[in-house]
Amino acid sequence: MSRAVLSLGGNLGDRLRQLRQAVNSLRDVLVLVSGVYETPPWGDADQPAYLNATLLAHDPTATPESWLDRARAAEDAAGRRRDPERRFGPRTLDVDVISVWDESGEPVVRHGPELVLPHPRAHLRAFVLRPWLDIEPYGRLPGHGWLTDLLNREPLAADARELRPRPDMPIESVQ
Ligand code: PH2
Ligand code: MG
Ligand code: MG
Repeated sequence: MSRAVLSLGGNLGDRLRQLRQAVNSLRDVLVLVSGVYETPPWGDADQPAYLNATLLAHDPTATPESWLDRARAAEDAAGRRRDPERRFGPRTLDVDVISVWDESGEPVVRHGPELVLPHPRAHLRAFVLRPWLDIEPYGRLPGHGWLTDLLNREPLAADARELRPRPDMPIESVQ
């Protein structure tokens, strides 16, 4: 297996460059990448605005754990430092595995110490769901339903209105 939706974000350093490098590191499995959105910080207000994007990837040989390994490798390449005191604090690059599907299209469920799938907070995050909608208009978050329904319901709808599309910041073609 599998297909995966990954969320990219960062609010320290050269945010766009870090997103581009992350996408580039996944170019062998990349299906589509969303536009870039500038987003108010979620979960910990005292930090700069983020750039966020979401991508679809497909690799028949990948496992949920190998997606996590690739996400962490991209974060490490961006010089990510982890601050155990600030779970939702600022970062150069965050790559989260949002959901994984096996080759028959069934969502994968994990409850491990390292990996929980689908991502336990994705349904609360307009900065994940709105870019995802760009690349999958009929997308569904397993366990929560249609992206369009989630984004149309408050309080997420209000959060979605705060996201600023940045068409001036394309993630370039990576072939
Ligand atoms: N990531 C966080 C915490 N807060 N806020 C925004 N806007 N975008 C993020 O990617 C983000 C966040 C930790 O995962
Ligand atoms: Mg995150
Ligand atoms: Mg993360």
